Amino acid sequence: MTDFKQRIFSGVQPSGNLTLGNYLGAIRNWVTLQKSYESIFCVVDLHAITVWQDPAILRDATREVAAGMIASGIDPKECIIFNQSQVPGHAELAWIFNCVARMGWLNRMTQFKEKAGKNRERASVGLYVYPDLMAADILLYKATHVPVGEDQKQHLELTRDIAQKFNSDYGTDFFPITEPLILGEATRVMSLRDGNAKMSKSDPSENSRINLTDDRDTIARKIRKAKTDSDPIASTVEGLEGRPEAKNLINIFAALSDRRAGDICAEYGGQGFAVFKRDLAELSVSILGPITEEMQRLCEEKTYIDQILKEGSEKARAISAPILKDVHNIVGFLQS
Ligand code: AQP
Repeated sequence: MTDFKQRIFSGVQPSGNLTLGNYLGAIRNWVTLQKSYESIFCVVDLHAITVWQDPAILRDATREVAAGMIASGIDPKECIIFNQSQVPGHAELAWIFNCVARMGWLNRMTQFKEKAGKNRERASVGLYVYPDLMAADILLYKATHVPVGEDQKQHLELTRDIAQKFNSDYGTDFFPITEPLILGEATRVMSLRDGNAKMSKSDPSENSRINLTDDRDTIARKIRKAKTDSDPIASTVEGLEGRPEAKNLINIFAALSDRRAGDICAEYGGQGFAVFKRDLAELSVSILGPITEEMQRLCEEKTYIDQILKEGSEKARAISAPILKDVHNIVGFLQS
């Protein structure tokens, strides 16, 4: 691995099919960043079981997420790709952070509130302390930067709070104060059925999202059926305010074509959505189609994927072991 000064860590849960949201909010940016940062990418299976996962499906979903990363352009020779449960240091550091983070901090986390819903008493304890595990994922490698979608911003702020409190409690500057990297024109991709809800793997409506496993016809059909309003497309970004579905489709178009949302508005402004949707479907298929096909091919090669995850885990353990040893020392654990 090249000797970079700065290190990124980021992850995706194997809690369902990868979506266009995961791709535009996270994975696509990782592909660009891997050239300039030492990069560690993780399939966060420990996070996934904070809500029920069928064991057989979880195993395949873990391979599928790894395949999705590679098919999107993450180079396993240059980056570390592994699944979280193969490196026990994540769970161990998370325990230490459970003792650093405050209840009041976790009580403010909006993702817990959204996922636990009205049934908070029946949510797993794991779902509640999920952000502590996320802080451990990042700080176990002393990552300096974390590229994520906008929905993870609050958890990253908590990671910074935990690092700061640990450093101040133990009178050290051991952990870095990690910077989020929230990049691109589609930092929060919304549901295709409801412009106010995040596009999510676990949304019960299949038509709400584009999966990286969807074939070309399915991608085109979902875009044609995407909810819009009856007004013509706005000619400026400001004109999209109060029109969440239109804004979402424009942002997706901009992100997929590496252009600015304002340019897309200028090109399609004043028209209805028919031509725009046709072009967006073509664009989506041209970018996602080859990724889907490569991902399917890789999913057939289970031994190859398992080997990448095994080698990645070994490299991840090698980086994290001395960091964890130092943490034990700082905290005052006796070491033999
Ligand atoms: N809709 C989105 N727009 C932009 N970025 C997104 N990400 C997820 N959804 C969007 C980013 O993808 C990375 C991995 O996310 P995750 O799988 O760890 O968990 P999540 O954010 O909870 O994603 P989902 O799809 O909503 O999963 P479920 O339904 O299982 O909870 C993160 O960087 C995230 O920001």
